[in-house]
Amino acid sequence: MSGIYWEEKYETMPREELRELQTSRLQSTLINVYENVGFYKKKFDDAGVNPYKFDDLDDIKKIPFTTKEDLRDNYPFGLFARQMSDIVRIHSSSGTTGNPIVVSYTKNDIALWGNLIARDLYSVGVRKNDIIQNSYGYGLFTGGLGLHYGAELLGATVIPVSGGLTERQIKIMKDYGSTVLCCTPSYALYIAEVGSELGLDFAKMPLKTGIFGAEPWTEEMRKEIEARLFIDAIDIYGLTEIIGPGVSCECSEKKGLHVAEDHFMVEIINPADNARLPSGSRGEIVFTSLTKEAMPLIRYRTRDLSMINEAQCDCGRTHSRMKKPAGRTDDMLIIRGVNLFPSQVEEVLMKVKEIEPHYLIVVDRVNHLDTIELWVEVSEDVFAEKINDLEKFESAIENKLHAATGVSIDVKLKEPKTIKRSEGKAKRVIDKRKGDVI
Ligand code: DLL
Repeated sequence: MSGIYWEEKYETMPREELRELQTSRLQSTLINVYENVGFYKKKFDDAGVNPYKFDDLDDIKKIPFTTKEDLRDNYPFGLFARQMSDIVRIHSSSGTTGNPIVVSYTKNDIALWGNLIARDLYSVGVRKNDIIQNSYGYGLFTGGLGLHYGAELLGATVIPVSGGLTERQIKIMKDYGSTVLCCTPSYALYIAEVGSELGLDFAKMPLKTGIFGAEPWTEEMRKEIEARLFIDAIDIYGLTEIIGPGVSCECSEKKGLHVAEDHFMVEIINPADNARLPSGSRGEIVFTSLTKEAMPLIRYRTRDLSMINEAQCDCGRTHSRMKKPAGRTDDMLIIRGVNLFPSQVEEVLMKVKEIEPHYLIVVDRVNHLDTIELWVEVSEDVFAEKINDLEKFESAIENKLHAATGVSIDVKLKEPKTIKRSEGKAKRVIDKRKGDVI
């Protein structure tokens, strides 16, 4: 560790050298899965890929993608590349339909994961003397334990409070003097709300950094959280299938999330025709594990939409940066034929100052026609002040939304605290067309 880097050699490695490292690491991984996972042996044989002769990174294009369905079809242990005696941890994510996703880690995988998180925390100025309140859920979800091990490796003090019991979170924050908060951005807002109600003045608290991820959140939401908690809000990204949190994370520049490219190779594809897109194009992110032992995935389709920027960052790191993920291909709503992402709605909403950052999108189909309502809270004062004028205020927001998205959204202003708060991943959309209930 030196200066602002946890592992300077890897974080600032010239891209040519990084490519060589990726090539040799990928070859070892291909051999690992070819020899140990029947699913991949068949895939490679069918595609004519010989892992023992793999020496050009671009040849990865010849390997078919791995999908969430592949994981579900091989439930629970079919993609493990190690015997259970070498596996020290299992995590899983539930998803909405079908079998859960099950993933495994060897001792080395756990060490690698901790190191990645320590690298991320270090890169945003977290040090040994920090007190980290880890409010991500502990358990099968990767957030709690993922952050935990990295924070301990760094040598910081971890408070493994997990999610929920918000008043207790506030008391701990105040009494123990937490300097770093780790949780979802929606939970951070809820903590801010409850804290203010309890009379806490965040400006006077030692809290200085938030490590927020596990769900999409806009730049506008970042500003809101930073202003309410008086902190720097950092975006961290990851998914269970690839390792958990720490696949990418912002540095202090906050200009994109550095992908840990010494451990994961990243590609961008067009989700419509699966074609590989050049750096700088928006598309679906695809990751390949380069160093994981227990369950490496090759060309895993994340369904997350983003963009990759390979230019060197002002922080000196050479690892390419992902733009803040805007959502998932499967989050996209189609309303009367127009595509709409919840993040587009959030972007508009957060710019309306009378509005509270709590909203819910309710989609339905009435008489064969899609309908979309946006429920959004206004503050107590605004509600009282505008009570006679609510309709006018609603249509002003409707116009802004229409201009930005091309969709006519029926805005319903709600009284304060009527929309359910989230202690983990926020549910922003109720799609009654799919059987969701409020
Ligand atoms: O959410 C891992 C994680 C824990 C990441 C804590 C960051 C912090 P899963 O439950 O498998 O894993 O969900 C993964 O969540 O494919 C994205 O759609 C979404 N996601 C995760 N981080 C972000 C982020 C964890 N920073 C899925 N921005 C991913 C936007 C995110 N979406």
